[in-house]
Amino acid sequence: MSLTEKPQETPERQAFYDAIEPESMRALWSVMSGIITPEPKSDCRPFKWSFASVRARLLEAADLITAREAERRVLILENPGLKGTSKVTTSLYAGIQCVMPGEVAPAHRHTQSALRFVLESSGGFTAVAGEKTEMAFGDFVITPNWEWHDHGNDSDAPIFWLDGLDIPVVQFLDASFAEGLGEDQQEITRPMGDSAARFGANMLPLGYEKAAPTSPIFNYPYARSREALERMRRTEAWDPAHGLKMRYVNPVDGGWAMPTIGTCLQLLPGGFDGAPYRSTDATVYVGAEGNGRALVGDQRIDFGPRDVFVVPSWHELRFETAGDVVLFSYSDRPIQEKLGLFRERRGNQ
Ligand code: 1HN
Repeated sequence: MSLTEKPQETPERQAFYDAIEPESMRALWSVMSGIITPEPKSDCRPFKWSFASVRARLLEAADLITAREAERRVLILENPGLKGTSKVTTSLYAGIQCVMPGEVAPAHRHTQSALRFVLESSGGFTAVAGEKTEMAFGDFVITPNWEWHDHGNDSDAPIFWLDGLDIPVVQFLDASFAEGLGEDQQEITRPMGDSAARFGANMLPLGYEKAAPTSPIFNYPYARSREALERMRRTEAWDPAHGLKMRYVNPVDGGWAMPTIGTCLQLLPGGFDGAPYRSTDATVYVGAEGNGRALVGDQRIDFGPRDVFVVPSWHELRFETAGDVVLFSYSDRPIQEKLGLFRERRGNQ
């Protein structure tokens, strides 16, 4: 008998299990090896969605429903191992959203936190907590929980972005609240660029005290993040597994930008033949630039710009590239770190 081995079933034991079941009891020893596993064991599978396919389906959807009627015109990226759950990993949600020219996605708020990574835009915007920001390609934009948010597109082309939310976490905790404002757009109370000026210039207003767990910067523009990686490559030694990988931070405390979701941008140089790496945080990757290959367990995922792919918990991951590749990624790492659960391993043990 051990933690990971099930005791033999006998007719007497089975009769006992059947007898206690109507009394809402279950024998721990009959299920223990299934719930306390020696290593992470997940139904989440490695998978890739090509942007071209999702984009084409979203344009079909645009003929069927307006953003206003849909509330959000989104196609959920549902992990094929987690069918019917609206999950991309066990703890996270992913979807691709489309706003057509002239459309608005009406103002609402909910206790789920959201991130956006902009995939295609010639002039869309989002408003969060009274401030508007433009959404340009590669921007990482945050909607903190319980803040009003609405989106719009005043350009003449559709806009597409990836939504990442902590929906399964909030669902697990039974802490979901949501409400609509009853108007398309919330009142704008601060000028564009206000939060970037206050919190995004490596300074903080004197006496500023942390008021919320989410970064007060809600748009991390791609141009700045990309430039940082480009300058670093001149002097930085490449990490054998990650290339150059930077995490987005909350300038108030240096922690992750969001309390439940960790976000990163990484550069893999051309000709990269990465070392194996695994971690307990199942991760959603989004191509920003270049074509590459992710070897995930025994699966090979060839990806290009705007494609989305998933690496489940504790699956070995290796990257290979021909030319330069830039990847955005997100995971539940901040939660796991806070709970002392995060583990990672390098090499192919
Ligand atoms: C939501 O509010 C947005 O605001 C996107 O764009 C996706 C998925 C589930 C629940 C709320 C958005 C969402 C969502």
